[in-house]
Amino acid sequence: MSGLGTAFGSGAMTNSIYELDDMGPKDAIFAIGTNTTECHPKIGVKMLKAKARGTKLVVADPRKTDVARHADVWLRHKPGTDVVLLNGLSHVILTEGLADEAFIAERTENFEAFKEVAMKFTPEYAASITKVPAEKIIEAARIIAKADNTASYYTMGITQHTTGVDNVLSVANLAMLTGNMGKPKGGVNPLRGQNNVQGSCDMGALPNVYTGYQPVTDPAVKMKFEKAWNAKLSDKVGLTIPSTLNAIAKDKVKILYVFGENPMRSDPDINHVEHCLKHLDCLIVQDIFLTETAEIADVVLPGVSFAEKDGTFSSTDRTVQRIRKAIEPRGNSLPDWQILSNIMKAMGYPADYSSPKEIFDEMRSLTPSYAGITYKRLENGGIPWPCPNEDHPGTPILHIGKFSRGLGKFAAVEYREPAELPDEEYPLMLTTGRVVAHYHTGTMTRRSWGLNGAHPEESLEINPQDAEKLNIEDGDEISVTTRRGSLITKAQVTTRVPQGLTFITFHFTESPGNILTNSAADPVTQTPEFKVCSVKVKKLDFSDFGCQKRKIFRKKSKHEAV
Ligand SMILES: Nc1nc2c(c(=O)[nH]1)N[C@H]1C(S)=C(S)[C@@H](COP(=O)(O)OP(=O)(O)OC[C@H]3O[C@@H](n4cnc5c(=O)[nH]c(N)nc54)[C@H](O)[C@@H]3O)O[C@H]1N2
Ligand SMILES: Nc1nc2c(c(=O)[nH]1)N[C@H]1C(S)=C(S)[C@@H](COP(=O)(O)OP(=O)(O)OC[C@H]3O[C@@H](n4cnc5c(=O)[nH]c(N)nc54)[C@H](O)[C@@H]3O)O[C@H]1N2
Ligand SMILES: [Mo]
Repeated sequence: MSGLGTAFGSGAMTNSIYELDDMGPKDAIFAIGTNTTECHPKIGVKMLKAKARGTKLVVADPRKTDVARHADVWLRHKPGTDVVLLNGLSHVILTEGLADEAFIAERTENFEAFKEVAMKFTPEYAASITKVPAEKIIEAARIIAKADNTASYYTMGITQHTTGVDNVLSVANLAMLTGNMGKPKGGVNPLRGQNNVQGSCDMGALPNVYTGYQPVTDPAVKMKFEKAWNAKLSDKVGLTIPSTLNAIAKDKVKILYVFGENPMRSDPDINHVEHCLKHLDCLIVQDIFLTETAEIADVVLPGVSFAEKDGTFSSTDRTVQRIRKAIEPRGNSLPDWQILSNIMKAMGYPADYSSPKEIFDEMRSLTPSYAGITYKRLENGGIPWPCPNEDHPGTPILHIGKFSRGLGKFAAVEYREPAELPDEEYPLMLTTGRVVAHYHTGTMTRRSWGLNGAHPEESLEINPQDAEKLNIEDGDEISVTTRRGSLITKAQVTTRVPQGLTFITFHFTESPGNILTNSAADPVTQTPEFKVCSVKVKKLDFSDFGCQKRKIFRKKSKHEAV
């Protein structure tokens, strides 16, 4: 449910976006695994403005992103080595006496276990695995620890790994070690992906919770919802996306209702996805366009876009905001809530809602963290949850004075390698992600003349040294192959990626990046390892096809590093 938002494994920001506007020369930003200017341009611009005011910027990313180019210290680590890098930073802070001892003593637990592991990761050892020079690790650690406030930001570069949870825990360790939790201009801030992924998760679009993260396994919660809905409810945790696909293959799931998501392009190893979806008895897709997934569906239900409906969206910093219908729905499309209500009614449940406001009021009566948020209050601007009652102003910063769980728990995190690493047959590493002009599977942005014109086709980023070895020039047509599949695209020869690493998006249906990716996933969140697998790249030899090589012209992308 990503148009409405799947969480590919991230929580909410502990702090608010707007604190970036107050950051000055004594503060620092630590951005790890986030291509912020391309993927969260508004926040990216705020980061760069803070940097221009003298705020120190530390960036950890294998690729030379815009934020990396502007960083005071850029840690160009090998993909999949974040735990080592973060433990290495912690090691420096511990040995140089830069830890916030008062914070650790008063607010945290399990510090000794964490310390014991972190102490193994000397900067030299960390350098040997991450390939970041030890001096840079030391310099970055000093900036992060010595600033008055350091705010950490991370996104998919951290979570889309078989070690995603370990990575996130390691970012949290660093924030606690330096006393940067529960205060302005600090915190651990995962920047969420879609316009309303936060709202979808808040509304319980997850396998294990009702609205406001109330567990389905809690008998009191179950009773509350059974009473409100006058229905019997299950206390079993549902399936994640990968386990749903496996259950289809085993005939345990027969009908799938896909809602605002295009798994035929966005899930890893789409040959496998296609096999599973075609195995279903019935596939229902509710989308605003006829996607690749809708094309193989038995039933397609036409929803409407954000501009054609009323409701609320919750932003990455938990701020609930009103959205208002700007244009009328076209044809026989309907707002998603009406389609869902009609289906419930057809199945015999009296879902007689008259408006999104009525649904919101029911929801807040059952959800403590949203209880104080009303449509009337939202007329005056957004409100960040938790907001327990109508006199409460909302909560821009979490964990002030006390963590939600009481004490903040340090985690002792050892390093584990990614599931698939380069070898003789597949000698290069592949990482995947986004470019500014396109959104995910391109269903929306590739229909926009301006955006598609700005970036009309795929290309694989490959380092000049690797390209030379493979006799590949910029713009050459190439094949890219992994153990899962193969596609044809063009080469973009660029130092934006280091030697040994290649990068592709998943925006283009003609060369779908997820043919290549590995479905190995984090054991806890089931987030797939989109950020690391191994590939082989080959220049296409047109003589194979008995034809002459076409001259292919490619406009240089303005985001290309020179
Ligand atoms: N233009 C645009 N904006 C978007 C989206 C879009 O499709 N297009 N999608 C939205 C959504 S849903 C999301 S989730 C966000 C995603 O936003 P981001 O996470 O910022 O985007 P990605 O390109 O997936 O990856 C971020 C960075 O991770 C780096 N990376 C790769 N491997 C590693 C690693 O092992 N460690 C570290 N530390 N970094 C690594 C990549 O080089 C890349 O720069 O963007 C949102 N915004
Ligand atoms: N290789 C690789 N794959 C990835 C990632 C990666 O970094 N690398 N990132 C992953 C991440 S973080 C994400 S979030 C997913 C995104 O994966 P998806 O969510 O599958 O990708 P989208 O293209 O955003 O698909 C959303 C669909 O919702 C539809 N839609 C938009 N608005 C509405 C609406 O209001 N109602 C309805 N019913 N439909 C609507 C759109 O037309 C679109 O078809 O991709 C994941 N896949
Ligand atoms: Mo996402």
